[in-house]
Formats: sequence, structure tokens, C-alpha cells
Amino acid sequence: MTSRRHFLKTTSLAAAALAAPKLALGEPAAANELRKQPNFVIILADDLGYGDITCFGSKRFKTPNVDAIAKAGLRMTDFHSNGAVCSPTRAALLTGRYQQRSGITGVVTAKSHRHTGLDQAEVTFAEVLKTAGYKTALFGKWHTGYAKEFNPTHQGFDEFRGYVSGNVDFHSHIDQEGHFDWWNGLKKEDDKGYTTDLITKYGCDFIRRHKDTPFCLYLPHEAPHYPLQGRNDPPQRSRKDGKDGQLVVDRDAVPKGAKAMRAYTEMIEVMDEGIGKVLETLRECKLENDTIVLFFSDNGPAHEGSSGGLKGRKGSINEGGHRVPACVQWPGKIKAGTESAETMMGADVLVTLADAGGAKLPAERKFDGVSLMDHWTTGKALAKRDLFWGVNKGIAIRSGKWKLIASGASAKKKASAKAVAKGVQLYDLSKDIGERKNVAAQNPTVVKALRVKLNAWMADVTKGVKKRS
Ligand SMILES: [Ca+2]
Repeated sequence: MTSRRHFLKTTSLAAAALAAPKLALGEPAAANELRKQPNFVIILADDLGYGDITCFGSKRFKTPNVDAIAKAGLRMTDFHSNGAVCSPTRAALLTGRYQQRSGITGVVTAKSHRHTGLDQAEVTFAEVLKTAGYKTALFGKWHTGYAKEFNPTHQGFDEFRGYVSGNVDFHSHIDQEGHFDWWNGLKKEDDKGYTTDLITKYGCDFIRRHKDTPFCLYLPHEAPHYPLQGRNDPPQRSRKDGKDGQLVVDRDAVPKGAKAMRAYTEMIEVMDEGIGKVLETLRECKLENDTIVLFFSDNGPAHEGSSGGLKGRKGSINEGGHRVPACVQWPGKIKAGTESAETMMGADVLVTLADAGGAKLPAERKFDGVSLMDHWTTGKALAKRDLFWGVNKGIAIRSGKWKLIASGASAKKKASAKAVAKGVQLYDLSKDIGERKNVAAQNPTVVKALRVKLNAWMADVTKGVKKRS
């Protein structure tokens, strides 16, 4: 083991790490004990449904490399994105807080939100890890702000290659409003190649360049988000006279019917192939046992994907909108071939990485996520807690087996138990994961109690926040 994987005893960071609770991953933290800092590879798929991965039941696609992560580690069956669409999920993942706190409650659109995004005052996992000596990079999709002031290089990422919009043509890298959107840090700079392959290439290269430094590599893939394009398919988007904002779509290049499904399949399988290359690079660099690799999706599936039998799809407040396939490996620390049905969320990632990496969280800041480290490495149950969602079509609370869904509009009303039960949906997910039988009328006390919590949450996370999407 090289010395770079240990805290220096003399630094204040090491002192802070030893003083903080739960930092030693279950090992006793003796005063002078040196501890390892694992690397992190966070792989996020875009619009990948709960049923779109072989190890989550897909019969349509072959995903041997994502499956290999689950096989080498832990498969999480009750993991959730915080949003049901791209930007809110990313805001929560980056900040470790409900996205309502940063005002990113909807999609940061290419058309209407070009001058807004995740405020620089927000603290991201990249910034937290940098305080503990990590090198950081993002290759792929940002989608939390277009203007340069919102660029990932201002949010703790040492390196950024990729796009800032919700999606680009996988070949021409033009967004859906006709803006060229491929960046090298703060500069627009084209890269020839298929988006998925470029993300993989830069990811593998970053690992090789940083094999002697603790690193956090964030790989938010574009796949399998539209436009539906395989590796050898033609570009669909160009710009009239090469001018930004002058979108031209080649309708003949947009696949339909069986061709659309062929492209969708290829998009998932090429992403999986790239994940295999990342895993192979970790092995080549002898970093496999020193690296936590986490994979999940940012929300439910769009048209072509499968929600795996869950109700709803991308954008929905139902499980199909936000329960996502997820798995994590850390050979030697997380037991291979295990499974967890604990309820977890994207906002847990920041606190988890800080915990594993020995980074101190800013004391004055409230984080909604919790560290999953003990649970992942020892199987210890997470402390009981409630999780919340707020999407365009409603707000929801998950409390143990119960999930209560209400419309956002009536959330602030005070009313009797009977009146509260009207217009809400209550599901017992232990019996009804498909959210088919609304049992609100039969459980007025549960409804009332959850509604009170939901209202309190909404008031807390939106207090004094400027909407930014
Ligand atoms: Ca998405």
C-alpha cells in the first residue's frame, strides 16, 4: 500500500477525521491510526428504468458490467433518485440536500433557464472531498446551469468534459435548442466521438492519471436519454449556417418503432460496455480494492424503457418515477453478492463519500442525507427516517412501509382527518409496490400524521428559497 492512501498524522484534516463520528468504517479509530482514503467512481445513468438492467430483471438488454458491480458488491432494491427528472436529482446528489433547498425543483431547460442554475454558494460533494485532498472530475452531463458562472469547475470539479444541457446529439453535441454544447472546463471545445464513448475514454484516462492520488470521478452518462442514437447512427441535429440557436433536425435520422428500440438497446449496452472499461482500468491500475464504485439512475424511464412493473415513469411521483436501479462495489469491504432493501436516496451520497473519505462536513450546513457506509459494509440497518419527494405532479412522503402522495397545491391547508384523506393516495408498499390500491380512506390516522410531516417538510425546505428552475 502506497503512502498516498493514508492521512498524514500531522494535518488538521486527519485530526478532524479522527474526531468525527463513524469515519473509520467500523474499525476502531485509535488516536494515531492511519486510515485509507478510498477512491470514488459515481456512475449515473440518465432515464434508465428500474427494469432496464439485467440484474433488475430486464430480459431485453444485456448489462453484464453493471451486473458485475452488483455481483461484486451490493444490489439496492429500494434506492431512490430525489427527483423524477434530471436537474432536481442532480442538485440533490451534488449537495446532499433536498433539491428544494437550492431551488432546483424542475428541469433547467435549454430554452428558458439559460441564466440560472445551482448557486455557487451551494456545497457539492466534489468541494467537500477536495478539503480531504481528493482530485475530482466530472465527465458527462451537468444540467444544473448553462451560464459559465454555473460551470462544474466552479463547484469543486478539477476537470470537466461534457455538456451542460439536458441532452445533446450524441455525435454533433448540439442541444435541443440548437446550441453547440460540449465543454472542456470553461471553454466550448468540440470532441469528435459518440458521447458515451467520450465519457468512458475521459473516465479511464483520469483513473490512470490519478492512480497515486485519492480521487472522485463522477461519470453522469447521457445514455439512454434521447436523442435515440447508437454509436454508428447519423447525427440528428445540426445548426443552420453553423449559428447557435438555429436548430435543424434531420427527421429521417430519427429512428421510429423497432429502429427506436434497437437504438435504445444499443445506448444501454454501449454504456454498460464503457462501465466495463472503467472497471477494467481500475483492475489494471490495481485500484479495484481501493475504490468504491456506485451506479444508479437519475430518474425513471422515458418512452422506451421499463419501470419493471412500478407505477409511473420519468416525471411521476409514483415509484416508477424515482425508484431506480442501484448497486455498489468495494471489494473486501462490501460483501459480494449481497442485497439491501433499505430505503436510500441520492442525497445520501455526499454524506457517505465524506464519511468514507475522511472529509469534514461544514458544521453550519444542514444535510438531508445520511452516511450509508456502515450499512453497506456491515449490513447494519439505517436509523429510521422519512424520505420526501416534490415533483411537478405532487409531493410524497415515505415512512416505513407507507407512502403518502398529495397534490402540492393543497399541502398548506389545515383540515380534519376526513378532509385530509380526500384527494390523497396512501399505499402500503410492503404489500403493494405497484401502488394500485389506495388505502387512505381505511387509514385516516396514518394519513393525517403523514400529512402533517409532509407539510412541515415542505415549509422547511422551501423557506426563503429563490426558485432557480
Ligand atoms: Ca434523467
